[in-house]
Amino acid sequence: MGFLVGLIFLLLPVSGAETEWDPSGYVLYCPCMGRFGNQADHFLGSLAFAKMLNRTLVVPPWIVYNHHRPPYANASPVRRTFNKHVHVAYEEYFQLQPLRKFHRVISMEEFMEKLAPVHWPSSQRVAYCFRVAAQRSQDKKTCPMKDGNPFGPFWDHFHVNFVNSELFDGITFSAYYKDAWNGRFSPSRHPVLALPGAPAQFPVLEEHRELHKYMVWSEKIDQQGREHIRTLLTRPYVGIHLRIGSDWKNACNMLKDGTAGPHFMASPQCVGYDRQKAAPLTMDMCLPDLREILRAVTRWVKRSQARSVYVATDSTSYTVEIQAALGKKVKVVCLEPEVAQIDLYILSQSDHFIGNCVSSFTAFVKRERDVHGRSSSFFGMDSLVRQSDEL
Ligand SMILES: Nc1nc2c(ncn2[C@@H]2O[C@H](COP(=O)(O)OP(=O)(O)OP(=O)(O)O)[C@@H](O)[C@H]2O)c(=O)[nH]1
Ligand SMILES: *[C@@H]1O[C@H](CO)[C@@H](O)[C@H](O)[C@H]1NC(C)=O
Repeated sequence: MGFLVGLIFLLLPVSGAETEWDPSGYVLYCPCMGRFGNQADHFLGSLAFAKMLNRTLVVPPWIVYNHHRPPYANASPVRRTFNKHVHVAYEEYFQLQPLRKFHRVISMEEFMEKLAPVHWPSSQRVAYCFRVAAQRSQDKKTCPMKDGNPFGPFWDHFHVNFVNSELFDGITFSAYYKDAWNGRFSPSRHPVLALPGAPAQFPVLEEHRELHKYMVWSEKIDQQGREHIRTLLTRPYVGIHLRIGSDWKNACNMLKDGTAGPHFMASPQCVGYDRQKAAPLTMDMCLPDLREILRAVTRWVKRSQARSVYVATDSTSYTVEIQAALGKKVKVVCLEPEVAQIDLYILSQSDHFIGNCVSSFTAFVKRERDVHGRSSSFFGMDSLVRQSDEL
């Protein structure tokens, strides 16, 4: 009996991993907007979209832009152009299996290798896009799937070209248009909805934030992250995200102009999703200066009786200044890891986290912490606006 049960356990994953074509169809997209935080926001929305249409989500790789270590912001435009970016399989950073508790998924690598040759042959690769997007093309009827970066290299990476375009308008990716999507694109005639960008909004909708719980770190990141925490930090520790590089300064300058309202990039996470009730977005929340950084860190170190502080940064770390402000009893650490996900992991595991309200890099950490009931605050905002939908 024990043998039999063991055998079944051995066999189950194998038969479950067999790649069968889904007659309900697929959603396939390029995570072509923004860097990791943006792509993660878009991923959650896309997952919800695929579930809404009952199509399997083809999980794309992460597009990682190769300006390596901080200061990213100071990478010269020339280097940016010549530094090729990399496509990193979803499974490098996260596990695929937990996503399946929510909905059917397949990695793009597996889809292209096992299913596409038979079920999505070169002659049948149709692109789907908004009519306005196609307006830019010469015949005004072709989706700009491979125009420029990172679009071209993404599809080239999988040797995909498109033979035709299907244009749509008058619909969005929201649940309101579920029937419209299904009516317009039946899975039998349109098995693979290949899109130039994510079928999702940025920032992620409030109701999709909780899908973050299905994003579970890969064994590799989990191990490396845990090891760093063990060797570098003493609990309790406060994690802080400094998003203060020159590209960010430019973005936050829009606040000064008054061009931006309270909703600016990822800010709904701290000012609240309801535009009417949103708290004002201050400069300290977007671009905390050293004074505000020291104030917030000192306060939260005291409150959580922290014995160490972990600094993740896009540029300067201010470790010397923070160390001076906290005194010798608190250890201040900055790792500047090669892989940004290590920073995300260590921030996520901290006993308290202080993030940047406007940053989607912070937003990833905030969601991860909400899932596990860990406390977070933001620079320029110690107490959180009550979210209408607590996780
Ligand atoms: N390792 C590391 N990288 C960071 C940090 N802050 C920002 N970055 C890098 O800068 C990128 C910022 O882009 P996103 O992740 O999309 O987040 P965002 O802060 O909303 O920034 P924008 O996309 O520029 O609007 C990240 O993906 C990282 O590559 C940090 O604290 N540590
Ligand atoms: C959703 O798709 C699955 C897999 O193709 C199928 O078995 C199921 O019947 C579909 N559900 C609905 C409501 O269409």
